[in-house]
Amino acid sequence: MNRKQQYLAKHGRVRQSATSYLSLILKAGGDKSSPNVCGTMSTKQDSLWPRTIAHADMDAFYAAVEQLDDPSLRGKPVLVGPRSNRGVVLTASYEARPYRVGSAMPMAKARRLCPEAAIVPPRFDRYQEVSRTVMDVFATFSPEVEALSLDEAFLDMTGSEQLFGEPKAIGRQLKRAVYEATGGLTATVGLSSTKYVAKVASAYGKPNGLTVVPPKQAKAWLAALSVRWLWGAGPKMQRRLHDLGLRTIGDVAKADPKFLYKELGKAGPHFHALAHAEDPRAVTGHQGGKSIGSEHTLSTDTADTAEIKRHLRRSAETIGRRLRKKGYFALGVGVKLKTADFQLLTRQRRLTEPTDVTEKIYSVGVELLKVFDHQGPFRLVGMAAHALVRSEEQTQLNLFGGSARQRRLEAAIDDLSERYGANIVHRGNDLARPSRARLAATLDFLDDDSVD
Ligand code: TTP
Ligand code: MG
Ligand code: MG
Repeated sequence: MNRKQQYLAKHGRVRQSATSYLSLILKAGGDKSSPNVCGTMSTKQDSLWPRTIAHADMDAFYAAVEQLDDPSLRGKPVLVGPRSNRGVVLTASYEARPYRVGSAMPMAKARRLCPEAAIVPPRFDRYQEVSRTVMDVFATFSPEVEALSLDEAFLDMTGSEQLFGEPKAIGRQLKRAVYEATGGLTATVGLSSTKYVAKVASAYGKPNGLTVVPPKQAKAWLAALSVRWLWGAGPKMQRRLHDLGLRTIGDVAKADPKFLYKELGKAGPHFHALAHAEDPRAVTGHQGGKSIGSEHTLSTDTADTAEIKRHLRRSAETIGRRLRKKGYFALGVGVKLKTADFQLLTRQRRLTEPTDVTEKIYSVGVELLKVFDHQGPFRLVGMAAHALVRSEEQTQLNLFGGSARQRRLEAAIDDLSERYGANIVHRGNDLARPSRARLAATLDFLDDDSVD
């Protein structure tokens, strides 16, 4: 049994007792004036906590995994990224962060700022493996787990106080369970009654923190924070808010919603609601079950790889476009083939990083094509994107730094397709398509209404 199996065998359900070794950091960093933990919790928590939502995010995830696997890196500044000066830092260990290095910074600059840092090339398969362990732990706490990326998720813990106790106890157990299952990795956890406040609370407590914000105090807690903590306020929007004299979330809460709408459009009322700690969004679990697919029944059965690839590309384009339109990224890609005698064959692959890039989806499809042990002919070719995660996380968008150009290109194609029809733009290698490869039927599916 590996460590993860041992853990899960031992804790089919997670034990309740509080931990002694857990270093619970109830931090007051950043905007120090605000209270970030409120210890006394009513036992009649139901009436005070309409919902209990936890947000958990691993600390310096890739770097922490490297330090876990190589003890000589522990306690030292580590930059995960390419050894060459080209490319960017994927993440930095907390020992490196005082040097002001971090995700998405050019490697050359990071090395200048922190010359003693160990540079470790990424091992995506390993991060994915650890991510699965962490997500499995989350699943032992709640049936509703919404993964936002490899290292973080929302958990709906509403009604679980019988099992886990008050919110702070939930947070402690969550942290300890992650620590035990991974053999020593720390997560930071935030708990409140809305996704937004839970997420801010966890970011606020970094690293290895636990921040509990009771719903009644959420608005006051947010008020002292800078507007950069508003979900969706990037640097440009922050400047705009500053120009309007709005520096803290409290300033935004007090502002007239009509004024905010006039100045900021739709973002105005959105920020106003967040500033009042209003965020009705539910934790939508079972993300793994959602998929977006596109498949084609061919007018003539084919065993020709080049032709099958053209259909894969067409499916990948449809899927990529729909993912981008709906603001989703896929962590899994699958290919589906139906043989002339109606045998349905599928192959799937989990990705190391979520994507909404058509080219990426297509290239995984081409790889998967090689692992089918059937020569055809096929009457149907399709692809699907599985395990969808949301793209609303501004910071997570940095994940796709390397494919930024491709994403811009694809966004431009989306725009043209929307205006002039899906087939307006063809890639060079598609133009050679023989006329007999026309499609008899197309079925684009979305297997979960809630994606819409
Ligand atoms: P984050 O959770 O944003 O960052 P982190 O876990 O490294 O540090 P912390 O949460 O403690 O602030 O991202 C998780 C992993 O995703 C990160 O370890 C590496 C990867 N990542 C990138 O590859 N590029 C990026 O721009 C970001 C932000 C993350
Ligand atoms: Mg993290
Ligand atoms: Mg994260």
